[in-house]
Amino acid sequence: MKLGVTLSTYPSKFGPIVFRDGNLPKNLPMIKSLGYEGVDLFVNQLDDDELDTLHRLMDRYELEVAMYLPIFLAENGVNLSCRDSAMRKTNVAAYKKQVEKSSRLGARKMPVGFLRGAKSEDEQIDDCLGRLADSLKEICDYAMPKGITLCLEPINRYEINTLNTVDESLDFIERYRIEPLGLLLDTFHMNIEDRSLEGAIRKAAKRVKHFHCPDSNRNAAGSGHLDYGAIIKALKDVGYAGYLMLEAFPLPDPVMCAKLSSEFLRSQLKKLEDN
Ligand SMILES: [Mn+2]
Repeated sequence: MKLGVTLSTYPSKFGPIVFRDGNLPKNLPMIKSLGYEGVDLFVNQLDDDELDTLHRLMDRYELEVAMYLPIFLAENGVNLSCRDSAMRKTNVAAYKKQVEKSSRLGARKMPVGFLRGAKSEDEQIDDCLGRLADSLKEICDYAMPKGITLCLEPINRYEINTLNTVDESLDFIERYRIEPLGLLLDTFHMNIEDRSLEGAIRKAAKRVKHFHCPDSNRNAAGSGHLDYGAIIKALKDVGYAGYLMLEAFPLPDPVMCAKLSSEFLRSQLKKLEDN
C-alpha cells in the first residue's frame, strides 16, 4: 500500500483537504518530502493548458494523481440522479468531460460522491437509484476504455440520504449490475455507518478500489480511536494494494497533520510486515 494526501489546485472551502490553499509550487515538494507517493487532486474547471502545466508539476516531484476529483460539479448542482431527464443528460455529459481531463492527467480513478444526488421526499429510493444507475452505466462505459475506474463512496447519513453504508452500496452495484463500478471506502463515514470497519472491508473485498483514511474525528491518522492495525490488515487480506489516502482536516496545520499521519501510517504498515 502507498501513502497519499489530499490536495486542491485552488483555494477550496471543502474541509477535509489537507493542502487546500492552492499553492502547488509550495505544497508539492512538501508532500514529497513527508514521504507521500501520490495525491487525491481536488480541481475546479481546468483548461488543457492548465492540465498540461499540472501534469509537468506532478512529474517534476514524482507524485502520482491517484484520484481526480472535480468537486465543482456537485457544487454547481450537477446531479446524476436528477429527475429531469434532459438535465440529467447534460449532467452525464459534464461528468464525461471530466473523465477526459482525468485521463489527460494520467489519473485512473474518479469519485461518485455528492454528485449522485439526494432522494426527494416524494419518491421511492429505487426511483432515485434507478436513475443514478442509468447515469453510472453510461459513464462507466465511457470511462473504462480510457482506463478510468469510477468509485462510489458510501457517505454518512448527515451529509446525504442515499447509499450511506458499505452494504447498501454493494447491494446497489449488484442489483443494477454496474460491474465496472468500484468503491471508495472512507473510514470517517464507515465509523458512523458500518457495524465493523474491518468487516465492511472484507465484505467489499475486490470492490475496494480506493481508500480514504482519516481518524474517527476526521483528523490526522493516529489522533482518534480507529484501530488502524485491524483496518490495514483487512485491506491487505483482501488484496488491496492501492493508496491509504489522507482526507483529513488540516489540524493543527497542513504540514503537521500530514507529517503525523505519514509517520503513524508507516509504523502501522511496518508492524503488519513484521508480523
Ligand atoms: Mn472521502
